This record gives sequence, C-alpha cells and structure tokens, in this order.
Amino acid sequence: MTESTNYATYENVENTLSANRDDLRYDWSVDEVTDLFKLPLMDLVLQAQLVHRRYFESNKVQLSKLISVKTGGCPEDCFYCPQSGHYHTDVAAEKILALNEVMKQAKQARDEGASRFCMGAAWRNPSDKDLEEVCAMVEGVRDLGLETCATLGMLTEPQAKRLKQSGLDYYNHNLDTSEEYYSEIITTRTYESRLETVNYVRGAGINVCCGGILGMGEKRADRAELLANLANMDEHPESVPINMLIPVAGTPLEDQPRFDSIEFVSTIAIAKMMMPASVIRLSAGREKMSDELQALCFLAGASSIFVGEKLLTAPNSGPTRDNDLFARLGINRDERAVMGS
Ligand code: SAM
Ligand code: DTB
Ligand code: SF4
Repeated sequence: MTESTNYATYENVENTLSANRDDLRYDWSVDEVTDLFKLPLMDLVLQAQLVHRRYFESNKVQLSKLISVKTGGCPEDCFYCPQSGHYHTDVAAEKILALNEVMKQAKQARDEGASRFCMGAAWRNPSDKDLEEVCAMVEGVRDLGLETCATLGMLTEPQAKRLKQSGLDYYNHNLDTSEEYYSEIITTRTYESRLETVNYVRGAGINVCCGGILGMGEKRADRAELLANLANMDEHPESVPINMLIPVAGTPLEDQPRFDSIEFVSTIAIAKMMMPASVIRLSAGREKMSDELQALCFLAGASSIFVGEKLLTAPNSGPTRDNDLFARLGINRDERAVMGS
C-alpha cells in the first residue's frame, strides 16, 4: 500500500499543484542554505525535481544561443576570463561585429532551434555609441522572432531604459560568487556595482539573468552566500546561469582543479529549491561534462542550456552530441520555458 500511495502522491504533485508565486521566499540565511548542502544528494535532487514540476513542464529544456559581438581586450581583470586584456590568452581583441554578421548568426541560431539569442561583449561598460549599435542588433534579432538577451557589463540607469526601449528581453549580469570572494578574483570593480546594474535592469522592466561560476577555488560558504544573495533580491532573477569554471590557459585560474561533479549537482538542486520559478541554466563547462552528469543536472532542475559549438570564446557541446543526448533522455526543447508566460 505504501508504495502505491507514494506513487499517487507523486502524481498529485505533478498534476494538481499549481504554481503559486506567493510561496516564493526572499529571506534565506546563509546558515540555512549551508544546511541544505548537508542533505543527501538523492533528497536534494528529488525535492528539486518535484518543485521544478510545479512551475515548469517536465522533460523540456530551453535553448539559448550565445555569440560574442565584441571579443577580447577587456579592461577588467576577472581572473577566470580569457577576454581580459590583462592576460596573455589565445583570444585576440576584435572590433564590434557588424549588424549583418549578427543577423546572419541569429538566423542560423533560429534554424538550429534556439529560442533566445544572447549577445555578449567584452566591455567594462558600453559607451552610449556602443549601446546604440547593440540596440540595432536587438531590434533586428527580435524581428526574427527570437527572444533577446545581452551581457555588456555595467550599465547606467538611462542605458538600461534605452535597452528596454529597443525591445531587449533579458540582461545577463552575474554576481559570480560571494561578496568576499569576489574581491579575490576581480580588483577592477565591486560587488556593489554588480548589484547596482542588476537593479537598473530590473527597474527598466527587463528580465534579469544573474548567476555565478563554481570551481574558482571558492568555499561552500561562498556558494551558499551567492545563492542567498540571488534568492534574496526583491524579485528572483528570471534566469540563473550556473557556470562551471572553464580554466583557460593564460588566466590566473588556468590551473584550478576540476570542480566536484556532485557538489555541482547539489548547487543546481539548491538553486532550484530556493528559486523554483526561475530557469536554472546549465551554462559554461558543459562540453567537459559526461552525458550522465548533464542528465543529473536536468534531474536537479536545470532547464536551459547554451547550444552551438562555441560559447563566447570557449568551446561548447555541439548540436550532434546535444541532439543525441536529448533523444536518449526523452527531453524536448522548450520554446517558452516559464509555464503560463
Ligand atoms: N563583460 C560582461 C561582464 O563581465 O559582465 C559580460 C561578458 S562576461 C564573459 C559574462 C560571464 O561569463 C561572466 O560573468 C562569467 O560568469 C562568465 N565566464 C567568463 N569566463 C568564464 C570561464 N572561463 N568559465 C566560466 N564562466 C565564465
Ligand atoms: C553566463 O553566465 N555564461 C555565459 C553567458 N553568461 C554570457 C558565458 C560563458 C563564457 C565562457 C567563457 C567563454 O566562452 O569565453
Ligand atoms: Fe571583461 Fe566580462 Fe571578461 Fe570581466 S568577465 S574580463 S568584464 S569580458
């Protein structure tokens, strides 16, 4: 009896519990999050998958395509980043891409099944002239029927409003780690400035995409604080990218040991439990993950990926491998990841 009761309960959870945003919490303490990390992995993953199904269709993953519209030569010194002008990496500085090149890549992304097109730039912040060029890209890409996302560095309040006016759907600006650890990996800007830009983006009515990187040598307490900082924002970011560090030759983090897979899955599950209505994106580092690890991440509530052979400058899992994996896992691509939106 107990077994069938359990199944019935499970069916109930999937079929009858409707998403209720009043349930969302914004008052997480770091200790409470740290306690979640101590739970057995199976309990975390099960809870995360159940909570995921209250807000999202099961077995669906949303696909975003990322391109670099301005590569390399960045004045910032982010220790993880191959595009910083402070380090000698294989990435050369380039000029901003022409609109017709961006449109060509956006059409290709749409034909390959992506529903969102994300444009990244290696800037500390865009100049107003740069911003106008990006706004023209946003308008063009929207006209193709794709959602748009940009990640251009720090913004002023008027710049966030200008991006909204051009039709930008999402802005990506990561907290990346805890406030304390942030100052050990970046000296050229502050955590406070990250929060300020996120607030301008939110205030302008653009969806917030904000997450972090795991495996930079941070402690579990830093990961717990990062998640608390994300979940305690006035509204949860609609999109939460969780990146596994890609250690790139020439950057200060090039020799960082590979991050523990189980801790990675736990972090995804906890992010989903804390921000159940948000889309957790399995982001950088997927290329080096096994099929089984990616499957565990989807079970833990990740429901979005970057597609294509390349991220901004680093390699990514290509379409052949991704299509094969999705077919074997019974996963379908999701055009609109948020239920009812
Ligand atoms: N320049 C803008 C900024 O820093 O906000 C936007 C582009 S920046 C490359 C976007 C994000 O990429 C960073 O916040 C970081 O999370 C991620 N990233 C960069 N290099 C990475 C690496 N080697 N491994 C994993 N994630 C990385
Ligand atoms: C995010 O959180 N991950 C993406 C996106 N936002 C811009 C970037 C990953 C970059 C990986 C290193 C590279 O390709 O240069
Ligand atoms: Fe520049 Fe962004 Fe890379 Fe930092 S993460 S060096 S701001 S491109």
